Amino acid sequence: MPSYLTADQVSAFHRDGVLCLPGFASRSDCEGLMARAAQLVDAFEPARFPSVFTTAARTPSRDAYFLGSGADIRFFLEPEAIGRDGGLTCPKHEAINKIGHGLHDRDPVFDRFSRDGRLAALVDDLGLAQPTLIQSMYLFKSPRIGGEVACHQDATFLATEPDTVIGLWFALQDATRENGCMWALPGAHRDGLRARFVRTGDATTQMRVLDPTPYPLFDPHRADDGPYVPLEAAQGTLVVLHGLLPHLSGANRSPRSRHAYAVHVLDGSVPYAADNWLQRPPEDPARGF
Ligand SMILES: O=C(O)CCC(=O)C(=O)O
Repeated sequence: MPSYLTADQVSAFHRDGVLCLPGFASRSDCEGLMARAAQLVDAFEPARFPSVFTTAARTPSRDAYFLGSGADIRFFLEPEAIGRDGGLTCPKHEAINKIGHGLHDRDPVFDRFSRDGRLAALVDDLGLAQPTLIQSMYLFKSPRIGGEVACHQDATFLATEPDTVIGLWFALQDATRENGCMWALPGAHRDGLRARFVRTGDATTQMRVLDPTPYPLFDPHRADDGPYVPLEAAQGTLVVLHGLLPHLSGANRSPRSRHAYAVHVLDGSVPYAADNWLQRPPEDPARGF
Protein backbone atom coordinates (compact mmCIF):
# COMPACT_ATOMS: atom_id res chain seq x y z
CA MET A 1 0.00 0.00 0.00
CA PRO A 2 1.38 3.50 -0.81
CA SER A 3 2.42 5.52 2.27
CA TYR A 4 0.36 8.41 3.54
CA LEU A 5 2.82 9.70 6.17
CA THR A 6 6.38 10.86 5.55
CA ALA A 7 9.23 9.12 7.38
CA ASP A 8 9.62 12.26 9.55
CA GLN A 9 5.95 12.14 10.55
CA VAL A 10 6.24 8.46 11.48
CA SER A 11 9.35 9.20 13.63
CA ALA A 12 7.59 12.17 15.27
CA PHE A 13 4.61 9.95 16.14
CA HIS A 14 6.85 7.32 17.73
CA ARG A 15 8.83 10.01 19.59
CA ASP A 16 5.92 12.09 20.89
CA GLY A 17 2.99 9.66 20.82
CA VAL A 18 0.94 12.25 18.94
CA LEU A 19 0.83 13.72 15.45
CA CYS A 20 -1.35 16.62 14.26
CA LEU A 21 -2.32 16.76 10.60
CA PRO A 22 -4.08 20.07 9.85
CA GLY A 23 -6.45 20.10 6.88
CA PHE A 24 -6.97 16.33 6.75
CA ALA A 25 -10.75 16.64 6.45
CA SER A 26 -12.41 19.23 4.24
CA ARG A 27 -14.88 21.77 5.57
CA SER A 28 -17.66 19.97 3.71
CA ASP A 29 -16.65 16.60 5.28
CA CYS A 30 -16.82 18.21 8.73
CA GLU A 31 -20.14 19.87 8.02
CA GLY A 32 -21.52 16.62 6.59
CA LEU A 33 -20.67 14.73 9.80
CA MET A 34 -22.13 17.52 11.95
CA ALA A 35 -25.35 17.53 9.91
CA ARG A 36 -25.62 13.75 10.19
CA ALA A 37 -25.05 13.85 13.96
CA ALA A 38 -27.78 16.52 14.23
CA GLN A 39 -30.19 14.20 12.38
CA LEU A 40 -29.35 11.34 14.74
CA VAL A 41 -29.98 13.61 17.73
CA ASP A 42 -33.30 14.78 16.21
CA ALA A 43 -34.45 11.17 16.09
CA PHE A 44 -33.30 10.38 19.63
CA GLU A 45 -35.89 10.59 22.41
CA PRO A 46 -34.31 10.53 25.87
CA ALA A 47 -37.77 10.14 27.45
CA ARG A 48 -37.87 6.59 26.03
CA PHE A 49 -34.96 5.63 28.31
CA PRO A 50 -36.06 6.86 31.75
CA SER A 51 -34.11 4.21 33.65
CA VAL A 52 -30.93 5.31 31.89
CA PHE A 53 -31.30 9.07 31.89
CA THR A 54 -33.30 10.12 34.93
CA THR A 55 -30.22 10.25 37.11
CA ALA A 56 -26.63 11.31 36.62
CA ALA A 57 -25.53 8.47 38.94
CA ARG A 58 -24.40 5.01 37.84
CA THR A 59 -27.16 2.40 37.87
CA PRO A 60 -27.38 -1.16 36.45
CA SER A 61 -29.48 0.04 33.50
CA ARG A 62 -27.01 2.82 32.71
CA ASP A 63 -24.15 0.32 32.83
CA ALA A 64 -26.03 -2.10 30.53
CA TYR A 65 -26.82 0.74 28.09
CA PHE A 66 -23.11 1.66 27.98
CA LEU A 67 -21.84 -1.94 27.74
CA GLY A 68 -24.17 -2.69 24.83
CA SER A 69 -23.10 0.39 22.85
CA GLY A 70 -20.06 -1.14 21.09
CA ALA A 71 -22.03 -2.21 18.01
CA ASP A 72 -24.79 0.37 18.25
CA ILE A 73 -25.56 4.08 18.09
CA ARG A 74 -26.24 5.23 21.66
CA PHE A 75 -26.42 8.62 23.30
CA PHE A 76 -24.72 9.70 26.52
CA LEU A 77 -25.88 12.86 28.25
CA GLU A 78 -23.85 15.51 30.02
CA PRO A 79 -24.42 14.99 33.78
CA GLU A 80 -25.04 18.73 34.12
CA ALA A 81 -27.88 18.47 31.57
CA ILE A 82 -30.04 16.25 33.80
CA GLY A 83 -32.13 18.20 36.31
CA ARG A 84 -33.31 16.97 39.72
CA ASP A 85 -36.66 15.94 38.21
CA GLY A 86 -34.88 13.85 35.56
CA GLY A 87 -35.74 16.31 32.78
CA LEU A 88 -33.20 18.12 30.60
CA THR A 89 -31.92 21.48 31.79
CA CYS A 90 -31.02 22.63 28.24
CA PRO A 91 -32.03 21.93 24.60
CA LYS A 92 -31.57 18.28 23.58
CA HIS A 93 -28.88 19.15 21.02
CA GLU A 94 -26.73 20.66 23.76
CA ALA A 95 -27.48 18.02 26.40
CA ILE A 96 -25.53 15.22 24.75
CA ASN A 97 -21.94 14.51 25.71
CA LYS A 98 -21.29 11.89 23.04
CA ILE A 99 -22.74 9.33 20.65
CA GLY A 100 -21.00 5.95 20.66
CA HIS A 101 -19.58 3.51 19.97
CA GLY A 102 -20.53 1.81 16.68
CA LEU A 103 -21.20 4.81 14.40
CA HIS A 104 -18.51 3.63 11.98
CA ASP A 105 -20.39 0.36 11.41
CA ARG A 106 -24.01 1.39 11.89
CA ASP A 107 -24.29 4.70 10.06
CA PRO A 108 -23.46 5.01 6.34
CA VAL A 109 -22.16 8.60 6.59
CA PHE A 110 -19.76 7.79 9.46
CA ASP A 111 -18.84 4.45 7.85
CA ARG A 112 -17.72 6.21 4.65
CA PHE A 113 -15.73 8.87 6.49
CA SER A 114 -14.08 6.33 8.84
CA ARG A 115 -13.04 3.97 6.05
CA ASP A 116 -11.17 6.61 3.99
CA GLY A 117 -8.27 4.99 2.11
CA ARG A 118 -5.89 7.65 3.50
CA LEU A 119 -6.60 6.40 7.02
CA ALA A 120 -5.90 2.81 5.95
CA ALA A 121 -2.55 3.96 4.55
CA LEU A 122 -1.79 6.01 7.67
CA VAL A 123 -2.31 3.15 10.13
CA ASP A 124 -0.34 0.87 7.81
CA ASP A 125 2.53 3.40 8.02
CA LEU A 126 2.27 3.18 11.82
CA GLY A 127 2.67 -0.61 11.72
CA LEU A 128 -0.81 -2.13 12.17
CA ALA A 129 -0.74 -5.49 10.38
CA GLN A 130 -4.50 -6.13 10.44
CA PRO A 131 -6.19 -2.77 11.11
CA THR A 132 -9.54 -3.15 12.82
CA LEU A 133 -11.96 -0.30 13.57
CA ILE A 134 -13.03 -1.07 17.12
CA GLN A 135 -14.97 1.99 18.25
CA SER A 136 -16.13 5.45 17.24
CA MET A 137 -17.45 8.44 19.15
CA TYR A 138 -19.05 11.73 18.21
CA LEU A 139 -18.01 14.22 20.90
CA PHE A 140 -20.12 17.37 21.35
CA LYS A 141 -18.33 19.36 24.09
CA SER A 142 -21.35 21.64 24.17
CA PRO A 143 -21.20 25.35 25.04
CA ARG A 144 -21.04 26.01 28.79
CA ILE A 145 -21.77 22.44 29.95
CA GLY A 146 -19.32 20.33 27.91
CA GLY A 147 -17.66 18.24 30.62
CA GLU A 148 -13.95 17.64 31.08
CA VAL A 149 -12.38 14.32 30.08
CA ALA A 150 -9.95 13.17 32.78
CA CYS A 151 -6.41 12.21 31.88
CA HIS A 152 -6.35 8.70 30.44
CA GLN A 153 -4.72 6.36 27.95
CA ASP A 154 -6.95 4.87 25.26
CA ALA A 155 -5.35 1.43 25.83
CA THR A 156 -6.96 1.49 29.29
CA PHE A 157 -10.28 0.92 27.53
CA LEU A 158 -9.09 -1.11 24.53
CA ALA A 159 -6.24 -3.37 25.61
CA THR A 160 -4.40 -5.65 23.22
CA GLU A 161 -1.27 -7.64 24.01
CA PRO A 162 1.02 -5.97 22.96
CA ASP A 163 -0.65 -2.55 22.89
CA THR A 164 -1.64 -1.52 19.37
CA VAL A 165 -4.53 0.95 19.69
CA ILE A 166 -4.35 4.20 17.73
CA GLY A 167 -6.81 7.07 18.17
CA LEU A 168 -7.85 9.06 15.09
CA TRP A 169 -9.46 12.26 16.39
CA PHE A 170 -10.95 14.78 13.95
CA ALA A 171 -11.72 18.40 14.82
CA LEU A 172 -15.10 19.07 13.19
CA GLN A 173 -14.98 22.60 14.66
CA ASP A 174 -12.00 24.62 15.84
CA ALA A 175 -10.79 23.21 19.17
CA THR A 176 -9.11 25.86 21.33
CA ARG A 177 -8.10 26.33 24.96
CA GLU A 178 -11.36 28.26 25.45
CA ASN A 179 -13.74 25.55 24.23
CA GLY A 180 -11.97 22.51 25.67
CA CYS A 181 -9.21 21.32 23.35
CA MET A 182 -7.26 18.18 24.22
CA TRP A 183 -3.97 18.36 26.14
CA ALA A 184 -1.34 15.62 26.23
CA LEU A 185 1.94 14.59 27.84
CA PRO A 186 4.14 14.07 24.75
CA GLY A 187 6.60 11.20 25.18
CA ALA A 188 4.75 9.73 28.18
CA HIS A 189 3.42 6.89 25.98
CA ARG A 190 6.77 5.22 26.75
CA ASP A 191 5.93 4.92 30.47
CA GLY A 192 3.59 1.95 30.15
CA LEU A 193 -0.07 1.28 30.79
CA ARG A 194 -1.39 2.78 34.04
CA ALA A 195 -4.85 1.21 34.33
CA ARG A 196 -7.31 -1.13 32.69
CA PHE A 197 -11.08 -0.67 32.53
CA VAL A 198 -12.49 -4.20 32.53
CA ARG A 199 -15.79 -6.06 32.54
CA THR A 200 -16.21 -7.96 35.76
CA GLY A 201 -19.54 -9.56 34.88
CA ASP A 202 -22.34 -9.26 32.36
CA ALA A 203 -23.18 -5.74 33.46
CA THR A 204 -20.42 -4.56 35.76
CA THR A 205 -17.08 -2.88 35.19
CA GLN A 206 -14.07 -1.93 37.25
CA MET A 207 -11.02 0.29 36.84
CA ARG A 208 -7.93 -1.83 37.67
CA VAL A 209 -4.94 0.30 38.59
CA LEU A 210 -1.61 -1.07 37.35
CA ASP A 211 0.56 1.94 38.21
CA PRO A 212 -0.76 4.19 41.01
CA THR A 213 1.50 7.15 40.14
CA PRO A 214 -0.95 10.05 39.78
CA TYR A 215 -0.96 12.14 36.63
CA PRO A 216 0.25 15.73 37.08
CA LEU A 217 -2.59 18.00 38.12
CA PHE A 218 -4.27 19.83 35.23
CA ASP A 219 -5.29 23.33 36.25
CA PRO A 220 -7.08 24.99 33.32
CA HIS A 221 -6.24 28.43 34.70
CA ARG A 222 -2.50 27.72 34.91
CA ALA A 223 -2.28 25.17 32.12
CA ASP A 224 0.39 27.07 30.21
CA ASP A 225 2.84 26.41 33.05
CA GLY A 226 2.97 22.76 31.83
CA PRO A 227 3.55 19.88 31.74
CA TYR A 228 0.50 19.31 29.50
CA VAL A 229 0.78 20.52 25.91
CA PRO A 230 -2.37 21.90 24.24
CA LEU A 231 -3.53 20.11 21.09
CA GLU A 232 -5.34 23.11 19.64
CA ALA A 233 -6.78 22.02 16.32
CA ALA A 234 -8.43 23.98 13.53
CA GLN A 235 -11.50 22.49 11.84
CA GLY A 236 -10.44 19.51 9.70
CA THR A 237 -7.32 18.65 11.71
CA LEU A 238 -6.65 14.96 12.38
CA VAL A 239 -4.90 14.28 15.68
CA VAL A 240 -3.33 10.81 15.76
CA LEU A 241 -2.87 9.51 19.31
CA HIS A 242 -0.76 6.56 20.46
CA GLY A 243 -2.85 4.24 22.65
CA LEU A 244 -0.52 4.75 25.63
CA LEU A 245 -0.34 8.55 25.38
CA PRO A 246 -1.92 10.25 28.42
CA HIS A 247 -4.34 12.94 27.27
CA LEU A 248 -7.31 14.89 28.58
CA SER A 249 -9.60 17.74 27.68
CA GLY A 250 -10.85 20.62 29.78
CA ALA A 251 -14.47 21.57 30.36
CA ASN A 252 -16.08 23.91 27.85
CA ARG A 253 -17.37 26.98 29.71
CA SER A 254 -17.30 29.09 26.54
CA PRO A 255 -20.32 29.96 24.35
CA ARG A 256 -18.86 27.95 21.41
CA SER A 257 -19.26 24.21 20.87
CA ARG A 258 -16.33 21.94 20.04
CA HIS A 259 -17.61 19.02 18.00
CA ALA A 260 -15.15 16.21 17.22
CA TYR A 261 -15.28 12.66 15.88
CA ALA A 262 -12.89 9.90 16.98
CA VAL A 263 -12.27 6.39 15.66
CA HIS A 264 -10.07 3.89 17.44
CA VAL A 265 -8.18 1.35 15.37
CA LEU A 266 -6.16 -1.61 16.63
CA ASP A 267 -4.31 -4.59 15.23
CA GLY A 268 -6.70 -7.51 14.85
CA SER A 269 -3.78 -9.92 14.46
CA VAL A 270 -2.81 -9.63 18.15
CA PRO A 271 -4.94 -10.83 21.08
CA TYR A 272 -7.78 -8.51 22.15
CA ALA A 273 -8.38 -8.76 25.92
CA ALA A 274 -11.41 -10.90 26.71
CA ASP A 275 -12.24 -8.58 29.62
CA ASN A 276 -12.18 -5.32 27.63
CA TRP A 277 -15.51 -3.53 28.22
CA LEU A 278 -16.20 -3.46 24.47
CA GLN A 279 -16.95 -6.95 23.15
CA ARG A 280 -18.52 -7.51 19.73
CA PRO A 281 -20.84 -10.47 19.26
CA PRO A 282 -19.18 -13.31 17.29
CA GLU A 283 -21.74 -12.92 14.48
CA ASP A 284 -20.91 -9.20 14.14
CA PRO A 285 -17.15 -8.85 14.56
CA ALA A 286 -15.23 -5.57 14.30
CA ARG A 287 -14.01 -5.01 10.74
CA GLY A 288 -11.14 -3.30 8.98
CA PHE A 289 -11.12 -0.66 6.27
O1 LIG B 1 -12.45 14.87 22.61
C1 LIG B 1 -12.05 14.83 23.77
O2 LIG B 1 -12.23 15.76 24.53
C2 LIG B 1 -11.34 13.63 24.32
C3 LIG B 1 -11.35 12.52 23.35
C4 LIG B 1 -10.53 11.36 23.79
O3 LIG B 1 -10.03 11.31 24.87
C5 LIG B 1 -10.30 10.28 22.85
O4 LIG B 1 -10.80 10.32 21.71
O5 LIG B 1 -9.58 9.34 23.23
